[in-house]
Parts: sequence; structure tokens; C-alpha cells
Amino acid sequence: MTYEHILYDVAGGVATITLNRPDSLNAFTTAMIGETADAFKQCSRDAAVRCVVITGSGRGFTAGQDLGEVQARGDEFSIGPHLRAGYHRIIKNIVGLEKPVIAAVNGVAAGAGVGVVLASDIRIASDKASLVLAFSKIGLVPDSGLNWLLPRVIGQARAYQLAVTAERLGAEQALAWGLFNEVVPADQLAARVDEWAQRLAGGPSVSFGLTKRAMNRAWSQTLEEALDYEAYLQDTAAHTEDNKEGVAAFLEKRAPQYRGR
Ligand code: LHQ
Repeated sequence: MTYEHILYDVAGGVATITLNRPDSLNAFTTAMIGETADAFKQCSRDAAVRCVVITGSGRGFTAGQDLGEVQARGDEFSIGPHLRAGYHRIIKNIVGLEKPVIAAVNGVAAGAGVGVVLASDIRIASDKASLVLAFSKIGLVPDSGLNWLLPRVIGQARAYQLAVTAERLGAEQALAWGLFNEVVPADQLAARVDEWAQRLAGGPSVSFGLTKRAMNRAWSQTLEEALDYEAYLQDTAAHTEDNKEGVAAFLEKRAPQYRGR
């Protein structure tokens, strides 16, 4: 799979998507949005992919929408359709992908880029990373699912604070607020993300995927419905080879060899 604005690589069960417009801190053009959404769809189709990493090249993760493109397209540019046909596909493809997605946040994530970070399941950040809800700086409202995702993680008061101040939230504060799972020195990010990715790609993939589905669905379920849905999913998980392997490995006091089936 070759792309122009992102890099896409699959090795050892891990797909790595690298946003690759470093001169603009990987700002999203329409073309890059389309490629990113397609790459996540490709991850869902490819049984060899058992974990996905998204990161940025250079010193940024992504600065969100490429504002140069917006200005250049002038009146022809219509934000609503641009969001619906573009960013919404990325966010829905990440959240709907029943495989763990790791955001390797190598630098600043701004605007829609924060949505991409929050849609991801595990967020490992460099100590040089930061998050900026840049929208209000240009008179816009948060998009890319942020009004839904952000208050769930940090509560509405802090979410609204970040939206209206557009302040740059540093990595340590983001860790303290539960936005990142881990913060590591910049020169250790790649190695740490690799450890995470190998571990997740070598795990019981059906269990990992169904857990993501269960947690996502639980947001809109009553406790009664969530209990019922868990029982349904557990029936599915209990019929996997990996469940049998996990139980056997425990009883035989050895490490399990999961195959993702
Ligand atoms: C950029 C950008 C950028 C182009 C840095 N575009 N070049 C959806 C639908 C439609 C419309 C609007 O929006 C959306 C969703 C959104 O994402 S809205 C939010 C859009 N993003 C922003 O407003 C962020 C703008 N960027 C910044 O505030 C800063 O660049 C941040 C805080 C991200 C990083 O600051 P610094 O580390 O100081 O870097 P810098 O500002 O020097 O940027 C480095 C280069 O990247 C620079 O180019 P240059 O040629 O001067 O080296 C910037 O112009 C370019 N760049 N963001 N979004």
C-alpha cells in the first residue's frame, strides 16, 4: 500500500501509520485525511494486523487542519461537508476498528489532531508532546469528536477550559489528567511504543477487539443492557482458540502463545 502524504508499514502484526508532512507539523490536507481514513480501513481488512500505531514524522504529531489549504480554497471550501467526508471517517474508523490503536504522540497535537489522539485506545507520549485545542484561536468550535471524547476523559470543566483558552497542555499535565497512558523521554518513545505494540499484537486479539466494542457501546447502554451485552460477547470470546490456549497455559504454568483466533 503506497500513499503520498502518510507512510504505511506492516511488520510483525503491527501496522504503523505515520503522518508525513513534517514541514507543516503534519497538518491535514484533504488528501492526507483521505489517505489516513483509508489506512485505518485497510488495518481492519488485513488479518495480519493485530495492533495499529499512529504517529507523526518530524517534531509534530499533527497540527490539525492545514489552514493554508482552507485559505487557498476560499469560498469553495465548506467546513461541514469537509468534516463529514473527512475527519469523521478517520475518527469512526479508529473507534470502530476492533484492534488496539496506539497513538505515539511524538510532539504537538493541535485541533483535529487532538481528536485523533483521543480516539486512539492507548496514548504513549514523548515528554516533548503537547495538546492544543486551537479551534477558538481561529473562532471555531472543537470538532472531530472532541466535544464527545474530551469531557469523558477529563470532565467538562477542564475540557471547556482547554477549548476556550486554547492553552498548550504539556505532556506531564496531560498525563496527570488521564489523557496519556505514559510519558517517556523523547529518545525512548519509539522503543516504548514498540514494546506496547509487540505486546498487544501478540495478545488475544479477539478479546482485545471485543473489549473495545463493549466499552464503546457501554457509553450508551444502561447497566442492565451492558451486563447482557458482556454475556453475549463473553460467549464469543469463550469460543476462541486463544481462550483455550490461555486456560491451558495457565494450568501448565507456561506463557500463552496467542494466535489472534
Ligand atoms: C501549519 C499549521 C496548520 C498549516 C503549523 N496549517 N501550517 C476542520 C475543518 C476545517 C477548517 C478548520 O479546522 C478544522 C479542524 C482543525 O484542526 S482547526 C485547528 C487548526 N490548527 C490550528 O489552528 C493550529 C495552528 N498551529 C499552531 O497553532 C502552531 O503551529 C502549533 C501550536 C501547532 C505549534 O506551534 P510551534 O511549535 O510554535 O510551531 P510553528 O507555529 O512555528 O509551526 C511550524 C510550521 O508549521 C510553520 O511553518 P513555517 O513555514 O513558518 O515553518 C507553520 O506555519 C506550520 N503550521 N500548523 N494548521
